[in-house]
Amino acid sequence: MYPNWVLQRAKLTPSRIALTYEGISWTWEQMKTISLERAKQLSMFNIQDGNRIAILGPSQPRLIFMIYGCMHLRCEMVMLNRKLAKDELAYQIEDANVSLVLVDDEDINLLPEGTNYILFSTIENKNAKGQGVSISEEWALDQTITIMYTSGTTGFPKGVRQTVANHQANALSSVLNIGLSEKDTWLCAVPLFHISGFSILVRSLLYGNEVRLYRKFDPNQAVEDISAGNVTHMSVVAVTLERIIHGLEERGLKASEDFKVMLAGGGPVPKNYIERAHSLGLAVSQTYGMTETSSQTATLSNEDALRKLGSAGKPLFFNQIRIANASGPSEEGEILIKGPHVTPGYVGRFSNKNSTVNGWLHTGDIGYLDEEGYLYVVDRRSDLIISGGENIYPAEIENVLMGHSAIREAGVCGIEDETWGQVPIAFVVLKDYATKDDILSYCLNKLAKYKVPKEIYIVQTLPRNGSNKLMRRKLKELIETNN
Ligand code: S0N
Ligand code: AMP
Ligand code: MG
Ligand code: MG
Ligand code: MG
Repeated sequence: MYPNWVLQRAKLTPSRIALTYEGISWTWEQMKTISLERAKQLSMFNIQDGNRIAILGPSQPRLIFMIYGCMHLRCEMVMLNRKLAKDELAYQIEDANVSLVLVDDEDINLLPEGTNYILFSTIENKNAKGQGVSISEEWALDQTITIMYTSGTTGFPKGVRQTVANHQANALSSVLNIGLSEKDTWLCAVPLFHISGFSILVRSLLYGNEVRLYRKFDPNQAVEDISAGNVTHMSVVAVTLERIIHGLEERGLKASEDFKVMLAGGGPVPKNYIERAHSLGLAVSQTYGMTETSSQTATLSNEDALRKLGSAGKPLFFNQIRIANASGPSEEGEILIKGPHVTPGYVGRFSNKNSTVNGWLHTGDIGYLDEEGYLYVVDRRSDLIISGGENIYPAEIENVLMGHSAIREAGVCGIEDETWGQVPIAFVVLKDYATKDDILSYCLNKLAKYKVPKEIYIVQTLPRNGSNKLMRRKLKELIETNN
């Protein structure tokens, strides 16, 4: 058993700053007091030890207080992505079989009709004086803390369990690699519903360092914080990294001496971003991580950034990486991962699916290890499109398109995009009359905006192989014939 992270942290460093948001700070003692109050209030709504609930809200302190309140009750928290469409949220709420959604008042309109929910304000305003509640002071390693949905090749997202063991192992590996000083402040401008953001909270609980939270990524504010020395670390995806580099360049600023490192993940980072960052004194560590591994598996240290340009680095201390069927260095194959940070499995319809084979997670990503053991990711898992750090599987969009009454067949692929890295485009064969606009507005109702195809091509046939399987990689060739 391990100590409740919030209680333990408040016991160890009660007066250190835990969180800063829009100029206001909270110490660990305050985090503890407020989150215990939330736990009591939640229990008054019949939320009990070990219940599975879902949480939806923008990144602000009240969301973190609610999350820590739920952790005191050992709830399994399904972290809902605010960018998703109602149908997509409804799928997750149903698949995870949550009893209740805790929703920030601001996000009430995002919820699908008929959802069983409680507003944050209702919980916060509940008078919990005199309310007794038993808070678990110890947590088991196999206890699920969070469940995050990640898209799947079938088009049905999988709810990934992230346990106490997974989060702890990841945070520990991370600090063994990156190091720690009590002055460290991690800028969190990635969503808390993704592991990129949530892992910043976990690190902060385990290390006792401050988190500076943004409600939303804001390049101007980030440039100021980085150049003024207000923060030492930040997690970014390629798009946000580029916006920061651009901001520094435009304003003739450099990163402060106190700034230590940008952790850049969620997808490939163009090499020229890393080179530009270096000339601004902005250290960037490229990382390879995913929901199934509670964030980083491999990270390239800044000193290797230019020598090993394009690599995602070496595995962190507790992790192992192997390339399936490779007989030597530089041979490409599926990337396999082993370690205490790998998820034990899924919930809902995938709960019977094993997450590993003989202890190895099969990522579906293609890569190689060079002679020195550095990982290079060369291709993503089957047809995965990554737009601004958000994953999109073509099958998800194809399934939606196929639901349109005028569409007979649909195929989706990604194309390079200067802003987002990649964006999805769609090819459809019609059986009835429909315009592109009809199809687009249909998609807007059913899909997160970033998944809505940037272009719809109406074609006569789709490229298929001998066994009638859609050849997504050949779809792009249809663009030429349709222009
Ligand atoms: C890039 C972000 C910040 C863009 O959002 P922004 O600028 O706030 O846009 P909005 O104002 O919301 O909308 C404006 C218009 O842009 C469209 N739009 C928004 N986002 C996207 C997108 N991703 N793709 C395409 N279009 C987008 C809106 O629809 C809107 O359109 P219009 O104007 O037409 O209405 C935002 O997307 C963002 O925060 N992205 C990052 C998400 C993220 O964190 N991904 C990582 C997920 N992966 C992991 O968590 C595992 C890896 C990992 O753990 C990790 C990752 C990174 C760093 C470190 C780690 C680690 O290992 O610790
Ligand atoms: P998610 O679980 O949604 O964060 O997606 C993780 C996926 O993002 C991985 O399986 C990879 O396909 C991709 N990815 C993450 N980091 C990198 C990287 N450094 N280079 C290339 N692809 C990456
Ligand atoms: Mg994923
Ligand atoms: Mg801001
Ligand atoms: Mg993703």
